[in-house]
Amino acid sequence: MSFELPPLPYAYDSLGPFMSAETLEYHHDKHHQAYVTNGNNLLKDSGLEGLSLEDVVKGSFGKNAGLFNNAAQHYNHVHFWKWMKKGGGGKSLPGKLQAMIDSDLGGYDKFRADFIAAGTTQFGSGWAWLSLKDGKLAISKTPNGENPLVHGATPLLGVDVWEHSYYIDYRNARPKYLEAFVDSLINWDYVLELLEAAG
Ligand code: MN3
Repeated sequence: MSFELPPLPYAYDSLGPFMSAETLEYHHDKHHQAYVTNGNNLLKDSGLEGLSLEDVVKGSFGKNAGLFNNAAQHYNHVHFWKWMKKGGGGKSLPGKLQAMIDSDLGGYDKFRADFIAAGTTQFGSGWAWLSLKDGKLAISKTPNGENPLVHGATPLLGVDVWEHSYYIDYRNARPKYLEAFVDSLINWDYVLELLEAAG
C-alpha cells in the first residue's frame, strides 16, 4: 500500500491560540506531505511494499534509513493530528487512563512534569512519548522520527518537538509549547482508544 496524507480532523484555525492555522498549514500541508511523497518514492523496490505502515516502520529501522525516517514520520504525524483537539488537555482523563497514570507514573502531576521534561530535554529534533510496554505506561523521548514501535512498545501519545511544530507560535520557547499541548490540546479520548486497541 502507498502512504496517503490524511486530512486534518478539524479546521486549521480550531486549535488557536495554542497552535495557529499558519503552523498547521505548514506542518500538515508541507512537512507531513513531504514525508508521504518521499516515503512513497523510497517504498518502491524496498521489499517492504504491501506491508502495513507499522510493519514498514519496524522493518526499515536500522536497515533503510531514508525509508525509515519518512515512514516513521508519516506514522507519527497521522497520530499527532488526532492526539490534539479543540478544548483538549487538562486533568479530566478517562478513568482507565487516570488509574494507570496513578499506578504506573505516580499520578497526573508527575506525568505532566515528566512528559514535559522529556520533550524539553530531547536535544534537537524528536518526540516525547507516552507508551504501553509490557502492560505498563512509560514516558520516553526519541530523536528525529524514531518512535516507541521500534523499542517494543505501543505509542499512546506523542508530541512533536521539531522546531517546525512550534517556532511560528512560540519561537524558541519549547517548554511553553509543551505546557500548552498538555494543558489545552491533548485528545485523551484518542489516547484511550489506542490503549484499548493495544489490549
Ligand atoms: Mn512534525
